[in-house]
Amino acid sequence: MDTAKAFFSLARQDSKVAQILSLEAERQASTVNLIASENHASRAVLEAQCSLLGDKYAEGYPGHRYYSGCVHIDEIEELAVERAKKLFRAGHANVQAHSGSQANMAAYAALLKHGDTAMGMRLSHGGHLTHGSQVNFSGKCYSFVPYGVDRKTEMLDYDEIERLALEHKPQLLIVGASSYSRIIDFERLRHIADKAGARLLADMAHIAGMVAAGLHPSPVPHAHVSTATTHKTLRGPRGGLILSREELAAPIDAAVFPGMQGGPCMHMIAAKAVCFAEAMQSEFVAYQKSVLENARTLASELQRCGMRIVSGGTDNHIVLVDLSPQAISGKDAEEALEAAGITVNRNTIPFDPRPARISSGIRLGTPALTTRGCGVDEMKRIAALIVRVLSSPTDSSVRELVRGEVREMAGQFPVPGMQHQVC
Ligand code: DSN
Repeated sequence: MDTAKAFFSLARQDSKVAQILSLEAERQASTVNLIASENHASRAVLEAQCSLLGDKYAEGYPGHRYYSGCVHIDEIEELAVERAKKLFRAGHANVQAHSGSQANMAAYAALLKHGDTAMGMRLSHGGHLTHGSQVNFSGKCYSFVPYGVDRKTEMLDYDEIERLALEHKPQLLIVGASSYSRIIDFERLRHIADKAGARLLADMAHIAGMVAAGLHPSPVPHAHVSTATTHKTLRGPRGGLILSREELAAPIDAAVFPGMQGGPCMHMIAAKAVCFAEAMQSEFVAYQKSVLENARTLASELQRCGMRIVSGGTDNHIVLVDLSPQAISGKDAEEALEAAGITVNRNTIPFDPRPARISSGIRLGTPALTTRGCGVDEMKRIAALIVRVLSSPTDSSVRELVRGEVREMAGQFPVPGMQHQVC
């Protein structure tokens, strides 16, 4: 990439920031990214995100703003809402949530009172910070009962979730995960919620792209509220999304603004509108199919080379590797792989004896590399490179050799949108 040209205006005014951006662009271009929650948005999404809509204050909702000059802002938000509703077949969509965590915070505020009981998946089993972790607002404001996966299958144990729900009678049952690689049975979970007198909230942040493409069952017909992020498998701008039945529109909207947020990020809402339209195209379905095929290939190749995959495989974009047989911690593996140009994150495995900052596993994901055009051949090659590094994690000559191969492979698959950095 011609970085001098790419950051031309910025470089003239602020060479320090331009230089750091240029280094990050170079890092992304020369490495392979297997972080399951990351992706590369299209140039069109980046253009909307980079636009002057970010300069406009628009507290409120279309037709009911606290500022003048919102005529086009309203058009953009209405378009984003309509597209989100169409894409996910939802009665109501709030596109203002700045992130997935804030989408969850607003949904809880709409559905719960402080101190109410909720159930969420244990973070160490694959849940999310906002699903009741004691270090997060969720665990501090509400009384959470955690559930996890079955020790043997390492999959959600729906009978156990039902038993816990009937015992604790939560007001809210939260489902969804950040490191769970299996299909989630939302229909069964709604049944459990109904039996326990709870409402169901599905956090589909990780799988939103597959849900949009019809390749994972949708929570929307079953959950009272579904939350998502737009930047993971959905491949849009960084941000949150809340979907609900029409009858929950008022409390959800009020919880976002004025309950929790001030002015919406209108440039991000414009970029969300672009991303929702992209996700309705047949190319997006083909992309999601490829994400899944790549994840299955990565998992089976790693297994063939003797690595243990949590739950024995994957149904989505995530491959969770248990490094216990290799006697390496997730932290050491993450660092060794990063030195070799392979970006992953350490991750706890279910019933992990190590704390999260060390952990016994690594989480791999295929959305970003699939966006760059990588297919099953590259997944096979990457699996072999991962195994090579993790077989000699402290050997710097192995890291260097692999780094060279990674650089060469990454060079063949440019990061989409990179040339856009002229804005
Ligand atoms: N931190 C995100 C992830 O990596 O899955 C979830 O918010």
